[in-house]
Amino acid sequence: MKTAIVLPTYNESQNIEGMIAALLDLEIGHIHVLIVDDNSPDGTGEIADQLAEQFPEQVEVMHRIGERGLGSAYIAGFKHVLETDADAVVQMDSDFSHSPRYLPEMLTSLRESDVVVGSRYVTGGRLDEHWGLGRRLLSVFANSIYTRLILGLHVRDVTAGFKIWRRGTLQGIGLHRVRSNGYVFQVEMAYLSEKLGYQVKEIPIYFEDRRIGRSKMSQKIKLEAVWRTLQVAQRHRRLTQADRQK
Ligand SMILES: Nc1nc2c(ncn2[C@@H]2O[C@H](COP(=O)(O)OP(=O)(O)OP(=O)(O)O)[C@@H](O)[C@H]2O)c(=O)[nH]1
Ligand SMILES: [Mg+2]
Repeated sequence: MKTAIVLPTYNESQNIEGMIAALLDLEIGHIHVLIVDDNSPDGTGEIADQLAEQFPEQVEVMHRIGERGLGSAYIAGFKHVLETDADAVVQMDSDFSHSPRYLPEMLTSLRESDVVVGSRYVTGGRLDEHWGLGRRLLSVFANSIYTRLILGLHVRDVTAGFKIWRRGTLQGIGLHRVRSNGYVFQVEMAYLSEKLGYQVKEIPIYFEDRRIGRSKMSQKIKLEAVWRTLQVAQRHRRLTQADRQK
């Protein structure tokens, strides 16, 4: 199986090298990593270029100038890797919150499902113990109560950003349908997957805080997610399996 890994970066100069090393160390057959950097002011893009030079077969960089956002970075990356012969497409953070060590197990699970989710909210899944009560409660509320209730989802970790897609699942979703750019991107993808009848499998993970660097998550982004989730529901609620992109 050929695996493409899409790695969005914004100011990850302290993490990107270690992340690439960890990914290339895995024994999961043929992998190709696409770093999608949004012109990070801290020079992540230049480090990424050096890595691509060092590992030309396995590492590639997409530089986006004048564009920002996790969602649009993933969409651009997904479109690019779908033009290659990749069978499986990984999405994950580049700050070690999503540990590469779970990838072999997740890839094995992809044989029996259409998308595999590295999940904090199934038995065995865990949040970093440094998270305070407030942050925990907010995350549990957003995932297990608010979003699941509004969207009627079965998946436990609705905002998970660690996933492996089968090539056919991404094609069937039809990436032109996805509008969210921020963190709601994860919610919209989860909703589209279930509405279109794809089989979702959750694998428990331990979600560790980013090792180094600064968070891009602000209070404003969190608040925005509340009404953006309602928009996602409105936009896609009528979709069924018959609406998979041919
Ligand atoms: N290309 C691109 N990547 C982004 C952007 N925003 C965030 N990222 C990357 O997306 C991943 C998740 O973002 P984080 O800032 O770690 O968000 P978080 O995990 O919710 O927050 P912390 O880990 O607490 O910082 C990281 O790998 C970021 O570098 C963006 O606008 N463009
Ligand atoms: Mg992070």
